[in-house]
Amino acid sequence: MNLKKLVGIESANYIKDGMIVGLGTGSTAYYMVEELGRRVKEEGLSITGVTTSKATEVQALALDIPLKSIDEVDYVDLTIDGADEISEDYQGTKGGGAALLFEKIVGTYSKEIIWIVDESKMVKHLGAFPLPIEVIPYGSAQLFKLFNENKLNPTLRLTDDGNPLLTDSKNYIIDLHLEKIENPIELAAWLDTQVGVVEHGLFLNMVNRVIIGTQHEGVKTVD
Ligand code: ABF
Repeated sequence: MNLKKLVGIESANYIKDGMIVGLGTGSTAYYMVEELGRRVKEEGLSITGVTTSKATEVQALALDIPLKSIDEVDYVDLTIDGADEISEDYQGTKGGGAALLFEKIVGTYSKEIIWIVDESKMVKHLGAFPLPIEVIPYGSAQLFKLFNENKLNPTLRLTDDGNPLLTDSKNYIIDLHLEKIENPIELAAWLDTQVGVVEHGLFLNMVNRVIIGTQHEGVKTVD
């Protein structure tokens, strides 16, 4: 079984009847949503899903998982989501799937967050994976110049036909190729003050549990 599917299925064991569940985005979260759909259909699991992207909404609707928007619930009991990198101190980089804004919104209003990853996502320091920044299109060229002036090695994320990729909120993604992020907290604080930045992919001090799929040790869970 592939490691993403392994952890996706394992994470479903943390979901109980009556929960409001944040449904993450990406190829690993895909397996978790699939498993939840199976348990809803075959085992009568009774949950309400809160999705983090249009892609996950389409998948959950097709599986007849009842859904509500984040604004229709008081809070989310548990969000299960993927990640692009997780450092040794369990800070995360997310947004490779361009869903970081809604992922961070849903995560912010979640009592508990679980990240599900294969072992390739576990790194010493964040940074090898380009850091996604969601930006408003108007002024994005100015932001791009600012990132360049600060030696943050930006690229504008494009679709296959060469147009700027649009997020579910119709914003752009600028990826920062930093190699190594020495101080994620400092960088996050700076990014938060830049006009035109909607959100960034540094998910700091947010996760409660990480479920890691490994080739030789099966599933490892870190609380
Ligand atoms: C999502 O999960 C994104 O934030 C992140 O890019 C993705 C991880 O990708 P995958 O699970 O497909 O490897 O939450």
